[in-house]
Amino acid sequence: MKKRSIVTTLALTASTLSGVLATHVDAAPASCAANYICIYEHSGFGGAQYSVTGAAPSVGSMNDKASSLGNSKASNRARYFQHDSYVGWYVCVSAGNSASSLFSDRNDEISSMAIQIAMYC
Ligand SMILES: [Ca+2]
Repeated sequence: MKKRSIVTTLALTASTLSGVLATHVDAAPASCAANYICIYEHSGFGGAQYSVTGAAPSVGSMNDKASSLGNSKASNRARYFQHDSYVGWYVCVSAGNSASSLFSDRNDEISSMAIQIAMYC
C-alpha cells in the first residue's frame, strides 16, 4: 500500500515537470532586449527571432518553429503555448531566465506566448 502511493506520487511529479519545464534554464540571452519575451528558431538562441513586450496570440512566421526561449521581463514569468491564443500545453520561463533548448516533444510546436503576473513558474 505504501509503495504504491510513493510510485503514484513520483509518476505525477514527473509528468508535471515534463509538461512545464524546459530542458535547460539559463539567464535571458542578450539578444532578447529588456522587457521583452522572445522565441528563437534554433536552440541556443539562433536563427529567426520573434519578440513582444506583452502577449502574442500568434507568432506569425515563427509558428511551430521555436527551439529556444527567452524572458527578459524583470518580474513576470512567460508562458509559451502549443497553439494560437494560449491553448494547449505551455512551457514556463521565469523572469530573467531562458530555455536554451526544449524537450523534443515541445520543439517546433509553440504558437502563442504571454506574460503572467508571478515572477516564478
Ligand atoms: Ca503549435
